[in-house]
This record gives sequence, C-alpha cells and structure tokens, in this order.
Amino acid sequence: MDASLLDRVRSGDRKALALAISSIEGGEPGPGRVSTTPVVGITGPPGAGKSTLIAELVTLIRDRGETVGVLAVDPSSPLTGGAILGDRIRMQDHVGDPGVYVRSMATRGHLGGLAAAAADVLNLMGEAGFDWLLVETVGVGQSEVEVMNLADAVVLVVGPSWGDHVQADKAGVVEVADLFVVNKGDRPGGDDVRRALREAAERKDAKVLSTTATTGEGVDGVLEEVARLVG
Ligand SMILES: Nc1nc2c(ncn2[C@@H]2O[C@H](COP(=O)(O)OP(=O)(O)O)[C@@H](O)[C@H]2O)c(=O)[nH]1
Ligand SMILES: [Mg+2]
Repeated sequence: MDASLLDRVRSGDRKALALAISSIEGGEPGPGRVSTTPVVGITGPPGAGKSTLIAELVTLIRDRGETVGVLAVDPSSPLTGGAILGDRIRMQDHVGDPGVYVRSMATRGHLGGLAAAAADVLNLMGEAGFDWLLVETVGVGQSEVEVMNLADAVVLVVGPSWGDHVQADKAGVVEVADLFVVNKGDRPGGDDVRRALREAAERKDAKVLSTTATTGEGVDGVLEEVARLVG
C-alpha cells in the first residue's frame, strides 16, 4: 500500500480510507500491519436482522462516546445489491457523523480470497483509529464463515424460526459463534430456536440473548456481552 495514502488514512482522512479500501478490493496489498482494534463479527441467515442490530449497536457505541467502523462483506454484489442498499438506508441516522464509517466491500475475484481481503480492509480500518470494528457477513457459506475467524467475538443472529437449522448448521456458524442472539422478539415463536441454541451454547459457555432490533430492545445487553468478550 502506498505510504502517503496510508499516512492520510491514519490522520483520519475518510476519502483516503475509501480509496485505500477500493485499492484492496482491486487486489492491492493491505497496510501490512495487524490492527489491535477489537473486531466484532455479526453473522447469520439473510433477513435475521443483522444490519438492523448493527445500526442499533452503532447508536449505543456512539452514546458511549466511542467511534466505530462497519464493514459489510458481500461477495456476490459489487455495486448495488439490494441488501447493501437496505443497510445504507437503515444506517442513515449515522450519515454525517465522523465517528461512524460504513463500508460494504465487494471481493469478487480477489486473488487471496474473501477472508484475506476482509482482513486487509479491517486492518486498514484499524489504522484509521476507530475504537470498534464491526463486520457483517451472511452466515451461509464457507468463505463468509472464514471471515468470522478474523473477529475477536462472533455474534450469531437468527430469527424465531431458525430452530431446525441449529442442528444442521452446514456452514458451521453455530460452531464459530461466541454469543447467540435470537432477534425479532416481537414475533411469535422463538422458543424452539432458543432451546436448540442454549444446548449448543452450554457446550462453550456462551450466552443466548433475545432482541428486537427494530425497537432496540435487548441490544444494550448484546453490546455489554460483546464488550466483555473482547475485553
Ligand atoms: N419484526 C421485526 N423485524 C425486524 C427486526 N429486526 C429486523 N427486522 C426486519 O427484518 C428485515 C431484515 O433486516 P436486516 O437487518 O436487513 O437483516 P439482515 O439481512 O440480517 O441484515 C428488515 O425488514 C428489518 O426491518 C425485529 O426485531 N423485529
Ligand atoms: Mg444485512
């Protein structure tokens, strides 16, 4: 990575950060240093409410006076995937806040693979001086789960009807999770998935929390547990 560009990223220049991330997406090497900023991975099936939960977490992090960078890894959609567009809309409360940086990353065709590119971008975002880094992936494929290996704490977010999937867990997301969140607490059901997750959680002393991301209910408990996990 170009040294003067990296200097600008370190000085807090967000345009330089955007440029540097794009260069990594294009196959350029990253900053060559492993950042020490805590990375929180948020994964789970599409539509579980990951992005909504992240928007709430960002609000709570800002309330603490801390700053946060968010990386949404979407390997399939380089420009205008519906999910990414939706994420941006939900994050709009934070637009213009210099303490929040949100970026979706396309990595189609990246030579080192998705996880390598995501690692470079997270290290770069660490150089930009954020207190927290959040990374969202869909927990359905092997490469997305690999991205979660970069995180210091992994949160698996599921909806109330995910009970049957806990046992199957083809992608291995239950395995990598340090915290389980059953979202959409305002919806019926959820007992089955909570029971199944508690069984998986017990084996590794992880917690199962319930949230309603759309109202923010329970999200403070998620941040508290995540802070404990990375602390
Ligand atoms: N009823 C309800 N809907 C929610 C909740 N959290 C998210 N949603 C909705 O679920 C849909 C998918 O949310 P999103 O955050 O994009 O999920 P993601 O694909 O996991 O990132 C959106 O329409 C959200 O408004 C919740 O707690 N309750
Ligand atoms: Mg999302």
